[in-house]
Amino acid sequence: MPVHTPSPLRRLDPVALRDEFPILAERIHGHRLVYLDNANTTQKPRSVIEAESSYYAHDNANIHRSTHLLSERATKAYEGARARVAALIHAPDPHQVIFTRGCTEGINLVAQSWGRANLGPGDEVLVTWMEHHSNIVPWQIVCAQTGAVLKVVPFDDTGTLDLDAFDRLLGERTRFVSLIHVSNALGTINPVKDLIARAHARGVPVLVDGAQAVPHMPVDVVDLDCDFYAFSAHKMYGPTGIGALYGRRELLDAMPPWQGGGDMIASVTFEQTTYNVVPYKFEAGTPNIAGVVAFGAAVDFLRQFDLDEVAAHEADLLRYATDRLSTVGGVRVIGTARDKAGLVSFVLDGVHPHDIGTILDREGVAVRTGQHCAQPVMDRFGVPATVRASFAIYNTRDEVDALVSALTVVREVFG
Ligand code: C6P
Repeated sequence: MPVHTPSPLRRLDPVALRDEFPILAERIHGHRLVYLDNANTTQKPRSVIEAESSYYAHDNANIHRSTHLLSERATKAYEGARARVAALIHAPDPHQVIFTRGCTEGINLVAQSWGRANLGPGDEVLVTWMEHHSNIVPWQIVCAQTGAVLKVVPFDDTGTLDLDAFDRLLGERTRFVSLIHVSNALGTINPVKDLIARAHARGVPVLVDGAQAVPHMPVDVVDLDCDFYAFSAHKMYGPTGIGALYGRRELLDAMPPWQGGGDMIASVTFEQTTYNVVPYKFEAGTPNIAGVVAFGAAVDFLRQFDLDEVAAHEADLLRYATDRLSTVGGVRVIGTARDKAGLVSFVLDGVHPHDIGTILDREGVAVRTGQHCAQPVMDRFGVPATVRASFAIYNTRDEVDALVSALTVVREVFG
């Protein structure tokens, strides 16, 4: 299905853009909203909100199943969104994009389908110390099921991955590598293309967790040469509960289904069932059709912009925030790698991050405090939790100033 490429690209004007996000006009405890929790979930532009409600108002029907016009329209919208998502990440064929409930489900799909079929006792799966829990636990589960063993690549005090340790740990028994592209807890951008090449030199396939990369920088799965790439719509201006998994064709074709039900079969008898082709083999049951349609609208929103310009804007906010935070007494930034995406994690001497989060909220500033579903990262730095400010396309330096002045209120309260 041909996909419309927005051209010429729209110039990025974060201030003007804010009007397209109705929620950014909300007042929080009497203050204007300063939303800096974008790594958790981004806010949604009107075009995405309207795509979802317009689908229900005009096109709603089940897909792939009926011959009536509404079903045709719903199917076209659903498959059109697949083509849009494929175009965003430069997947060669939309059929290599599987819709999932999100990044987490994409990783579980690979662990349960590829992992159960290919791992055995003593085989090794390599992950890094900076993975989100959703790229640790699915592998622990499949290791327990198959007798495989999880190996972990450490990082240094700045949050930079130890590449020598990666080479050492990539051994004779390594069967799979699963890597985070951008750390949600540290902001580190990992050199995934290089790591994929190192794994492929040993014939080992690689999954990349791209949840924090796709919304913030250009991603090209062919250039990366990854075998799987998982991400979520809600972190890229789309709805919650929907995401995508890209997979290499030969691997997807050879993998068994992981869930059974409607639409994933070619034929069913009590004696023998045969399966549908990829991607339908992995999309059992009626999917989140409206969510997929709105996901397509989110991709259209993002593709209006030059993603290098988006990355540069967020890098500017990161530099500015890092600089401004250094003026607040007692702040320690956790994660100081050279290559970082637009988020900053920090602790403040003598104040628990949750108390900081509560006071910031009273000032209208929304950040995330906690372990960020990356407990091993917190343990590595010996902190119970951090405060995390994470940036998106619509954030401004002015909002960083609001964060810093709210932190001075924290300092006043705690001394
Ligand atoms: N990180 C954060 O605040 P889901 O929940 O499936 O949409 O995404 C999971 C996930 C996987 N990988 C990375 C790198 C992530 O950052 C996340 C989600 C959120 O950092 C919520 S814990």
